[in-house]
This record gives sequence, structure tokens and C-alpha cells, in this order.
Amino acid sequence: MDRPKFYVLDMFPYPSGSGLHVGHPEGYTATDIVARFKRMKGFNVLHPIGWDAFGLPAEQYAVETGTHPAATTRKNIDQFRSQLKRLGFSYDWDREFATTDPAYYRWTQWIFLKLYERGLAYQAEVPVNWCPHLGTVLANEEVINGKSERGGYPVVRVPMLQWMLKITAYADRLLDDLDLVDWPENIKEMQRNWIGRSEGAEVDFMVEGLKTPIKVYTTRPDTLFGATYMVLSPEYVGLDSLVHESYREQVDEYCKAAALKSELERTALQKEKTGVFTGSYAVNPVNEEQIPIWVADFVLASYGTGAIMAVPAHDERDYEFARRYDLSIRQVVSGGRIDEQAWTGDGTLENSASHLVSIDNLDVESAIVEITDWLEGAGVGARKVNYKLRDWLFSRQRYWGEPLPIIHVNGTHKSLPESMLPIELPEVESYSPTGTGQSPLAAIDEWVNTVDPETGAPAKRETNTMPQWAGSCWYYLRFIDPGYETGPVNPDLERYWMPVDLYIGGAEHAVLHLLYARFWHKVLFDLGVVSTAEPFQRLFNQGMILGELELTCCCRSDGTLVSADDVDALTAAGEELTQTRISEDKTRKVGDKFVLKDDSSIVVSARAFKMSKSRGNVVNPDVVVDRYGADSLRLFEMFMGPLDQVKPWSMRGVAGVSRFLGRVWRYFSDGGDGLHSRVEERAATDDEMSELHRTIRKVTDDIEGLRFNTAVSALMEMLNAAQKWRSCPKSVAEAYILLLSPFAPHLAEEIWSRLGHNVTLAYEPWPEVEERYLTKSRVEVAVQVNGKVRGSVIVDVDADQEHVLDAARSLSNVAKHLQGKEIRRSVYVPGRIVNFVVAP
Ligand code: ANZ
Repeated sequence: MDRPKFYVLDMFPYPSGSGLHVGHPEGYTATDIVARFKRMKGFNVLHPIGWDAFGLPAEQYAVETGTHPAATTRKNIDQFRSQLKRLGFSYDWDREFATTDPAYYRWTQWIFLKLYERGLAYQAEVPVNWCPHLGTVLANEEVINGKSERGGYPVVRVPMLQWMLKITAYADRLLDDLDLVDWPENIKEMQRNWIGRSEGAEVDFMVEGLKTPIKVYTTRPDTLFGATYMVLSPEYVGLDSLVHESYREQVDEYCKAAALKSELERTALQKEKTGVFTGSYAVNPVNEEQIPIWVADFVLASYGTGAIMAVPAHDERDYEFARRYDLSIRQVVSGGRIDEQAWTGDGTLENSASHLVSIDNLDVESAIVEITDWLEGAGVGARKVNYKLRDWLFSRQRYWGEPLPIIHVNGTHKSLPESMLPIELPEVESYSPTGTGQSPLAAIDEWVNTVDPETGAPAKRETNTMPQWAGSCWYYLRFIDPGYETGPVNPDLERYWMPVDLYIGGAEHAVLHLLYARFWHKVLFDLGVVSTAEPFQRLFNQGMILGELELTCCCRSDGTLVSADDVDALTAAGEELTQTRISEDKTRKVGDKFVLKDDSSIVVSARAFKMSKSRGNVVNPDVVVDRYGADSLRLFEMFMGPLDQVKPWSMRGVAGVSRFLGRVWRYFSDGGDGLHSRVEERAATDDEMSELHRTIRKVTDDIEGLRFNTAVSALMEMLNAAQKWRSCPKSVAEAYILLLSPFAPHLAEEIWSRLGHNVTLAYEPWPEVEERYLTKSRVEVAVQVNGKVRGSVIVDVDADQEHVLDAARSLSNVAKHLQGKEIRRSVYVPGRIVNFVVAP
């Protein structure tokens, strides 16, 4: 702990039954390179791994086969572990744990108790996504277009008593503290949008015959004089009492239909907006004008007040609705015409004065301030901040999750004392959901029936379990001291190791996992359990790896391939052409196009798809390792392209990097397999030092910047250069192997030992750049005549054009090709090329 620390973490995997996928090692290789690099840089590195092992698949498998989820999980973890070990990741395996270990979930339950004590965990009757087939409630993010994410079964909305976590109490801090972390801007923006802070005002509209006003939420109180109707959501509480008798039937019917639609369907922008009139009118407080009250499903009950004032002149949706139902439109902000669409831009207020108040001639920004002050003064409105963020639905009706440390006594709930943790999962006979909405745990009487440890009175255990998100909310803290017994994390070690310096994982976690983990971290911060405001200082998302490119060609009925040039002519002549898939190794890549090796035919399309079992394009990393070795897999995954980009797999690409590693081996090894090493004990020349130090600079900067693909290129380029040397000085060879080692540790260790070392290179100091070798003052410039290389000159990097052209012309071979011809143009691309264009 006297050295500087570096904590580099992977988003830990869910150990699924299908084993490791080539997508996993992408991020893991990246973190492993950084971990190895930082160790060599002298840091004390924390690089752990574990398993996010609760979850639905093991439970579904248990329902089908009766296998205990714990057994399935153990088997899958063993499989994942052995696969990861084959890839040579330098994890600290002593710290490994699974979220399903009672010794771990004891503290997950402890954190829940703390949330409960602080009033941040509460029960509420909420409309939830009920999936009758899975017999369970799903979180919003587990529902896609009205169907369960897993399995695609129909989901309906029904009210149920659930546990909720009050993440909304932390909305502002979750928003503000994004400024403290070094994350990609797009991820921060996704988090901001998810939290969705919006500043506006609530305004009271009186309704004839009702004592209490209808409150609307608006972000544009400046447009109050342009409010020509009001809209309530179909679920608006109190709607019944204001529907006029003659409109009741239509309104009821409309509300019933709305209940069947998802929020997404209701608010989709391109969808036609529908609604019904209630027969009632509301009074606009700024001018006492009566405006009709409508009901429409694009207004959501769960946002703001569930009621809006509609300003068709300045809101697109309101405009569309007003046109459809022939409601009046009144412009109150000048600056654009409103005869075809709403004017949503800035401008000056107009038509905005009454006997009560005037905001005419003000700009939008001042009008908002002015009218809100007036509303507050008159007691008919107030400033209000709203968030899109909702409290977190925290209970699941499943077996394979952390039990909630709660009992129910006489109709109230109560937490169990810390000393009773962990509350372990009991053995069950059947894992099938009870189908009544209760967890399988509810069927185990011996477990459910218990006593209140405080009073001895009969009590019943809470049978809901935590969602899978829970275990991944704080695992990064447990790695710091996984065996710590007196709290979730050892405070001294926490102060040393936190925050996580680099966190890498898939972009699919850009919102929820990171938001939930940040929320818990802030609660733990308030409890004094952690010392940093944020858990993850630097975040990076790796891009998905797609299947191999699928290339398609056109062919005739006899199967012969058709050249792209002939496609139009043949089709015009009435010939029926079909498409056929061809394999990538029958082609060459020319620019962006693929061309058949033995023909000019051009591939019609080249597309890559997400890997999936059904498409049959899943690549198993074991197969790659068996054929090319772990280093080739690691190196290829880094060489494919920028880490954050989506990119197709290519076995040809693996073969390519594997050939490079073969060249490294033959060049540097001592010839034990009959080949001769080029390594020699001798002093390096300035040119060799310059080559080496430019490579050290590039590889070092690229690792720090997570640009692994260009770091690999630099290593490849240096080997090319070195192969032109008469031999390789041993000191240069050693430095090169150290630079390569984070990427290809197995090969590097082997060569290192053959270079005469008998301890691992893992803790060797990282090669340092010597600036004096970086200034490359002279460059070699190729000289062309009509595009053909005829020689080269060595010049100062900053030599002026005249001088370079003179030197180029005086080369004998160039002079020969210029002899007796008219030079039409002379081009010098500084530091690279000279070209003379001559008349033929
Ligand atoms: C009048 C108005 C005039 C509005 C105008 C906008 C433009 P954000 O930024 O998302 O908070 N709104 C309020 N509650 C709603 C609900 N439950 N369902 C659907 N829409 C609702 O947006 C707030 C704006 O969205 C509010 O401001 C309201 O329309 C609408 F020129 O009020 B506005």
C-alpha cells in the first residue's frame, strides 16, 4: 500500500449455459492489457473477476429439469472460469466470488436494511408488468413492445403490492455528479436523459362545479395565453366527476381502449393522436377564459400531474391534435408562421395581456420568469422541477434471487436484525412460479412461517426476492476485501483502492446498471461506508463483435457467378438472376469492395449480423484458441478496430495476426526449433534507437488512450523495420518483447526466458521513452516519374520544396526518365513523395 494503486475492473459476466462468447474477451483483453501495463509501470494493481450469478435462465432451467439453480450456476461458473484461464488474463483469482454466495449476499441484504432504515425502501401498490406465462412481474426494461424480453410472452399492466427503492431522492446528485467522472459524453447524455430533469411550473385551472383546481405541469408558462384547451390522461384521478353525462359513454370507451396500450405506443411521435371531449370547461387563471377539457392517451398519468394545458400554436403535438379536432389555435410568440405547423422557436410575446396580467413584448426567457412570479403571487401556480426517473421496482416473484430480510407481523412489515444475516434461500421442491403472482418461496410453509425475533410473535417472511441488478450494484467494493466480516468493505482498504480507475463493459449497461450502482454508492457514501462520491472514475464501453461478413453475389440459373457490370444487361434481357452467399476467402478486398480472386465479379453486398444461434454465426473462443492460440485471439480482438466500435469477426484476420506472432517468434527466439534468432549482443545504432523509441511512445500513449488497434500496428511496423536490420541488438529485442507482453503474454514470456531471463517479465519496468531519439530529422522520400517509383532521396524533414526537387532530379535513374521530356508538373508531398508528371 506504499505504491500508487490502480483498480481496473470488468463488468463481471453472467455465467450462462452457453459458455464464453468471443464478445467477452474483447473487454477482458483490454482491461488485462491495462492491468499488465500498469503493473510494469510500478502500480499496485487490483484486477479481479467474479460472477453475476443470480438470474432467470438458471431458474427457468430448474423449472424445466428440476436441477437446483445452484448446481446449474456452479457448473456454468466452472466452465467460464476454465475458459477465462485459457486466455491468460492476469486476474487475482483469490478474490473471486459469486453474487449467489451467501457470504456475499449477506451484505447485499445488509445494504437493503440500510435502505429500509433510511426510508429509501418502501412498499407500494403500483401498476406492474405482469407476465402470466412466466408467472412473474417484470421491470420496464425487461418488457419490449408489450412482450417479455426473455421468451417474448405477452405482458399486461396490473396493480400489485411491490417493494420500491427511492432512487428519485438521489436524482439531482446522480445528475450533477456526472461532472465528476471521466466517461464518454454519449453515456453521460444517456444518463441525463434517463433522469430527465425538467424545470417548469404547475398552474391551477378551476373547473365549474369542482372545488379543487386541476393542476397542469408546463415547461412553457410563457405560452399560457395561447392555451386553447386542456388534456387529461385517461387514468386521471377525478376524471369521472368532471365528465358531462352526455359524453360519459364515449369517454369510458376511450379510457378502456387506452388501458390496453403500452406507454410507448401512446406517446410514439409518429402515431396519430386521438382523444375525446369531456363536455366540461376549465378556467385559464391568466385571463379567465373558458377552455374545453379533453381526454387523450398521449398524456401519461405517471408524468407531471397527468394533465396538460394545450398550446397548439407552439407545441407540435398539440398542433396536430387541434387540427384534427378543429380546436382553436392562437399565436402568442412571434417569430414564425403557424399556418402549417407549430412555432416552437424563440420570439417575442404577443396576444398575452388581460385585465389581470400582461407579458406582451417580453422575450420567452423573461416571460417565463415574469408569468411564474405572477402565478406564485396570485396563488395559482408554483415553480416545479420534474424528473422522468421513476422509483426502482425492486421485488421479483422468483426463487433464484436474494431474499429480502423482511418479515410481516400483524399486517405491517419489519426488518430482521443484522445479526440474522444472511437470510439464506431454502431448498424447494418446485421452482415453478405459483402463478398467483407470488414467488415459489411462498409455497414453503416451514420457511414462510417464522417468529418475530424481537417479540416471539408469529410472523411471515417476505417471499419476494431482489432483482438481478442488486448483486451487481456493489460487487466492485467487495473485491477490495472479499473475506471482510465486519462490514461490506474494509474501510482502510476502501480508502486506498477506491474509486475504480477504469471500468470496461458493454454499452447495454450504459443506463440501468450504472445508474443503480451509482445510486447505491451514494447511499453508502451518506452512511460513511465509502469515501468517494462516485464509484467509477473512468468508464469505457466496448463495441459489439458481429459475426463474419456475409458476402452475396449474383448468379445465373446454372450457378455461374455474374460480374456486377453485367447484372443490369442480363436483367434487362429478361434473365432471372438469383443471389448466392460466397465465402470471404474466395475474395480480395479492393477499397471498400470485395472482388473475386479469379474473376472481376463484384460482390453485391457485404453485411455482418449480430451473432446468434439461429443465424449460425456464433464464434466459439475455444475453437479459435485450439487453432491459433490464446495470444492470437487476444491480439486479433484488439487489432480488429477501435475498442468502442461495432465490428465483424474475421477468421482470416485471426490467421493474419497469428502469422505476425509467428514472425515475432522466428525473429526473436533462440532457434531452439532449428531457426536462427537475429538477436545479437551489440550496441544499437541511432536509427535503431529511433525506431524503438518511437514505438515505445506510440504503444505507451495508445494503451493509456485505450487505442489498442493502433498500438498493435506500431508493433507490426517495428518488426517490419527490424527485419531490414542486419541483426537486432539484444537491448532492443528485450524492450520490444516487453512492449508486446501485455497483448501476447504467453509468447512474450517464452521469448523473454529464451533471451536469458529466469523470472517472469510481468513486473519488469515498462520501457521508458528517451526523447532524444524521437526527433527524426531526416526522411527518405520516394521519387516517381508519372507515378512510377524511380528512386529515393534522403532529405531534412523540413527541407524546402526547391531543394528536394533539385535533389530528386539529379538522381541518375530519375534523370534518365526525364531526359528530353517536358516536365508538366512537379509535386512534393512533404516528407513522403516527389512526383514528376511528364508529357508522354
Ligand atoms: C404547455 C406547453 C407549451 C408545453 C409549449 C410545451 C410546449 P418535459 O420537457 O418532458 O418535462 N406534458 C406535461 N405533462 C405531461 C404528461 N403527463 N404527458 C404528456 N405530456 C406532458 O415536457 C413538459 C411538457 O410536456 C409540458 O409543457 C407539457 O406541455 C407536456 F409550447 O405545457 B407543455
